[in-house]
Amino acid sequence: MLELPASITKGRLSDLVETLEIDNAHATVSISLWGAQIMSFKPKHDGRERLFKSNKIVLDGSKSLRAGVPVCWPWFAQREGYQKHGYVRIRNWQVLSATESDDYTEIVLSPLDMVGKGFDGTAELSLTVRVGRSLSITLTTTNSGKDAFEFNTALHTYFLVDDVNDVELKGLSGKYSDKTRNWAMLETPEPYRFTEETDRIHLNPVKHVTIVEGDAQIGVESAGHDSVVVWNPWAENSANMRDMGPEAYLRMLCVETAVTQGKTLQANESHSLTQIIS
Ligand code: TA6
Repeated sequence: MLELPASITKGRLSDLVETLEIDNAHATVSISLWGAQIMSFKPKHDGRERLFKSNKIVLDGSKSLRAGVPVCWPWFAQREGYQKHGYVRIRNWQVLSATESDDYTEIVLSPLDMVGKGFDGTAELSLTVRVGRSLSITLTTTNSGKDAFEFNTALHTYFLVDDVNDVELKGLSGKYSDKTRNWAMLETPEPYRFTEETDRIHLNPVKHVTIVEGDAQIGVESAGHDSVVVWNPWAENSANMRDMGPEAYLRMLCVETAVTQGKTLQANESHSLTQIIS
C-alpha cells in the first residue's frame, strides 16, 4: 500500500475487514476496504454520527456489511442467483491515492478485481471519498472496453436516526414506485413520515433531501442519479434479518442516491454518481 498522510491510519475489525481511519480537523471517518464501505462519519463541528452501523454487523464475509454506505454496482436490487445490489460490495478494494490539505482528506479506492458473474462489460471503477466538514462520495464508472454496456448503481446509505417514528424527510416530490404495493406509482406524501415498511424508488431525481428529527438534520445532496431510493424494513422484517434485530429499524433510514433505470456507457465514456452528506 502507498504511504498514507498523517490523517489516515489503518485498523482492523476482523480477519477480513481492514479499515482506514481518517481523523482530520473537520471529521472522523472509518472505511472498510472490504466493499469500500464508509461505516462512520462524525463531523467535529457537532460531534453527531451520521451513519448507522448495526450492533449485529457480520464481519466474516458471509454477507455484506450492515453499516454506512454500501456501494451497489453493476446492478441495483435483487437479481435471481446473484449477490443483491451487485458484487463490488463483497470485494476487496485498494487505495489508489490518499492526500490531505487544510480543507479535507481525500482517498481514492478501486476494486482489486472487477470481473463478476452477471456483468459482461469491461469497466473501471473508482470511489473518491473526500472528508471535510461534509463527506463527499463519488463513484466513477468508466467503460474501458470496446463495446457499450448498461449498468445500475447506488450509494445505498444507511443513515443513523434516534427513532424513525420521529423523522420527517424533506425535499422529495413527484411520483415514486412502491415495492411494498406491487410497484404501484404513487404521489410523494407531504409531510413524508414513517409508520410502516417503506421501500420506494422516487423517480424525480431531486438534488437535496434533508432528514429532519427535532433539531437535528442530515443533508443529502445527490448528483449523477436518476432516482432517490428510500427504505426502512420496519419491525417484523428487521427482527428477521440476522444482522439487524427487532429494534434496529428504529435507528436506521436508508436514503440512496441511485441509478435504477439503466445507464448505457459507450467505449471510453464515464459516469459519476455523487452523494454529499452534511
Ligand atoms: O434499496 C432498497 C432495497 O432494494 C430494498 O428492497 C431492500 O431489500 C434493501 O435494498 C436491502 O438491501 P441490503 O443490501 O441493505 O440488505
